[in-house]
Amino acid sequence: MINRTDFPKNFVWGAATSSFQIEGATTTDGRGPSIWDTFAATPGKTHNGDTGEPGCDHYNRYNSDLDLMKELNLEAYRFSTAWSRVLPTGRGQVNEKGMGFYERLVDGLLTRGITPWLTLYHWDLPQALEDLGGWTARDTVHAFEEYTHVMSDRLGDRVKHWITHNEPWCTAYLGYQVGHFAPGVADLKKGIQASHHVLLSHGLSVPIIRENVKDASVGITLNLWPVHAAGDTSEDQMAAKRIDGFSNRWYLDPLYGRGYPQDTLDILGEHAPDIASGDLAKIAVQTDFIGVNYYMRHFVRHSDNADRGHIEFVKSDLERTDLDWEIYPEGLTELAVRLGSDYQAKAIYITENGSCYDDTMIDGQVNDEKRRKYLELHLEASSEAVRQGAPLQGYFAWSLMDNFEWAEGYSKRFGIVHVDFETQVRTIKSSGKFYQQFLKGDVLD
Ligand code: IFM
Repeated sequence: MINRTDFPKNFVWGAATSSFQIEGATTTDGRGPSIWDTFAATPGKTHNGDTGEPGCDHYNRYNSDLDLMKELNLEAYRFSTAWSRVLPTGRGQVNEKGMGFYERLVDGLLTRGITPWLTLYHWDLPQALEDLGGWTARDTVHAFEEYTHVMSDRLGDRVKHWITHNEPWCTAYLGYQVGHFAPGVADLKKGIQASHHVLLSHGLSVPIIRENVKDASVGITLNLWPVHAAGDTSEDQMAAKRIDGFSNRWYLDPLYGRGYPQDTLDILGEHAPDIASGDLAKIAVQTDFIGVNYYMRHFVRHSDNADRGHIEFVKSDLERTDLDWEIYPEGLTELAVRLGSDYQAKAIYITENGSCYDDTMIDGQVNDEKRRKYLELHLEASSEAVRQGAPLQGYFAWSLMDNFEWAEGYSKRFGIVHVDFETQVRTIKSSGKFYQQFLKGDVLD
């Protein structure tokens, strides 16, 4: 059984959430609408028509949620700030009531000895900016710089760990290329352009954070997948390389100074992004760490079907979670080792890792054995990454509590704490109790 003592002493241990998924209070205290408010209010876009209300009503219950974090023995908490709570139309005058919420949240964390890890962007773009083109418009990059300045100027005395973006692939691909997520645009060129603007906004905001925050530690979080070929022909290997290009190298290569991968650019042809002179150097700004959200691997082989880009995603025999995601803990080790050796990442944090299961509450208890096991296996994989020399320095469980799972609404649960969305009662699941004990340092067997 994995134990905390299997990790270095200064390893960072936490759990993560995001603003739109938990806060609720979408119209309270002057918060402006975000693209997810608009998207969720559009019939057919989310399961059951679910919206950001009630979320976990965290905006009103943050104090007891902070107590819960303490009870779980968390030492760090990764959360995101809602841009439109602080700048309701994305730019201009600060909404002091919205900013006040984040000040109280940060102060509450520090009072309890929990280190805040702040993510500036977890997909909830102010709708006012989307009306001007959203991430397809270069000006949104400059709006993000202004937002970064406001947040780092106001919270930088207390928050030292900053993440610019969460999962740019989701922002660009799911949001603008295929439209499964807000704002629901389905256009290849727009998706690719959005990815470039998100990366550029990261590059331009890092120096702003450094300017405003003494001793800042700054990074970006990517969702990465090992991509394995499900067959042994050279065409299958090419299929794996192609998906690795679009999902991993498209983001990693420019961040680490290599520009966009040529094989992916060749496939994109006329859909390649418009890049202004100097953009690539800005994107390659030095960071202190890379955040990795790890859930599963991609298993692919060549297909003759050109409509699907000659790629077929294959289901292996391995077990899957209730979102039909393959359970492949070795992939976490593989990614961390790759980032250390291929990209010379200085430090890596697993900023999300978790599993979706349909929990049942029996006699007030949620015995989520499968999620507990998933967590244990991924802690083992993290320890193995450290053993193999990867610069892995921390782990955040996704998620602190059940929440709004985007297009799946409230139907899919990832929390280590159960939330009854009717009553807002929180119940620590067996997985949460396991993590609590692990963090306490109890020897588990
Ligand atoms: O809930 C999401 C989170 O917002 C981003 N990473 C993946 C999680 C599970 O789908």
